Amino acid sequence: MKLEGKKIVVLGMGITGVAAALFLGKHGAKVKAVDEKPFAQWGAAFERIQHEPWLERCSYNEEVLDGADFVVPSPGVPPRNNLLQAALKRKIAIISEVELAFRFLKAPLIAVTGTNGKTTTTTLLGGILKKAGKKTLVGGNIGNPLIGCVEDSNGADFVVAEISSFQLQWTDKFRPYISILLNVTSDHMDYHGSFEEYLRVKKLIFANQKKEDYAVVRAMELSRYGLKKQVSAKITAFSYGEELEEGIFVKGDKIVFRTAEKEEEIYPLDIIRLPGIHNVENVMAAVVAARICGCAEESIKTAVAEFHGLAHRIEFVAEKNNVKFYDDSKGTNVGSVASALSAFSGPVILLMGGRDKEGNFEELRPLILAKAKQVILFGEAQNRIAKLIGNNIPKLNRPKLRDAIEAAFEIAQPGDVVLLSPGCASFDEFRDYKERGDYFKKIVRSN
Ligand code: UMA
Repeated sequence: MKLEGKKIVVLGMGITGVAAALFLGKHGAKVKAVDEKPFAQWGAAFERIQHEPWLERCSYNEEVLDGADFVVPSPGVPPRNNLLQAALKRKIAIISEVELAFRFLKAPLIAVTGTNGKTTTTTLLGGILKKAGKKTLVGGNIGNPLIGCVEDSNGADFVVAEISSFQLQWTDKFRPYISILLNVTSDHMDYHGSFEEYLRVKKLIFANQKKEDYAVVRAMELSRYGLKKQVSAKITAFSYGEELEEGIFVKGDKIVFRTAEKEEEIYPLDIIRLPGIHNVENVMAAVVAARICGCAEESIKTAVAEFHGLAHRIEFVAEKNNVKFYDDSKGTNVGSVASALSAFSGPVILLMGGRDKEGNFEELRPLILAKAKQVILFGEAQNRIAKLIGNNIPKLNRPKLRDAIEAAFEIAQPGDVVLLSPGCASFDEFRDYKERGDYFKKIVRSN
């Protein structure tokens, strides 16, 4: 792909837009930078590139598209965005940042997607590869744009990237050496418009793979979405609950890897330090990918055993008067609340709410009835959630997260678990899920 002399519109000046603009500018393109926000709010990262000769700061209107060769939208810009729609009408190509990065990467790409577990699996896999002595870069939705990995990929053994559905939108040649699909449940309806569209975009992770590539897919998704017929890569399935004819699964207290030729018991389950069935599946997916990459069995085992998980993902915060507090602020959709609830056997006081992503909270009803002794709802989404989870569930409504935490302290009895797993975005009250989780931890620890 030739960039020199090209006129490229970069839409959105967050961390992706700035990284993409820098890359394009360095490769001789003329970049038109545009963002819905007023200039004054474009932020510190933009300020560092604003005087570059290849950059033009543009107003947010359709004229920015005049003469453009293509548009690179930031992941957060939804497909219905008016500039993207105008670009489509004018037949100007739209290329996502990960597509752009893919076209220049110099090392095999391992792409991890799924509704939940992406960051955990990406981090663990990156850790295993490094432990096994492979020169590995880690990037993508995890927080550092993939485009920023391109330069260093020369000489790397692998690039591991967390890839969101937002980033898969507007891909067309994106072809990972290994694609991992962890799970697909309802999320981001406000962005994609429907579950069907969300699923279609998620499946783009396999679209350009060929038979020499690999796909690592949860067995349930493989059958439920008919992926066997649609994926050209060599597929390895993983499952916690199902004994597979071929693939990786749990048998008794062991993780078992079965191929057409043999069955191996690879590790005892108890080397996994992370809570919940979903995390066993995340580990299995990472293990399969690490084996494909030729990692020594001992390195894989050690890296798995040493991995204690990430902040804000069912993270143990404190024990107060025999009540355990967990921060699952990263649980921003219904599927992740279900995974978090399933990880506990004892009575749970569940704190849920925030900004609604049109999640289907009805689905949580049976699990809440089985596990939660009290649900405390807070933030913008509280009334809708209350309606959807329905009656016979003890519910309290509180305006903000702080009020919800205080209510939890009042109600909790020794032996209870207090779990913040909001099932919603944080933006009604916080900058992001990290700020929300840190706030929860601060209040809990200081109480
Ligand atoms: N903007 C517009 N118009 C729009 C939408 C946004 O102009 O319609 C502008 C905003 O004013 C802002 C900029 O675009 O200035 C923000 O772009 P962005 O929302 O794409 O955010 P980035 O800072 O580039 O961060 C993105 C990802 N954000 C989103 O997908 C929303 C980050 O994932 C990711 O870490 C980063 O790229 C690096 O790859 C965050 C996320 O929430 C953590 N991801 C979702 C998730 O995990 O569920 C998918």
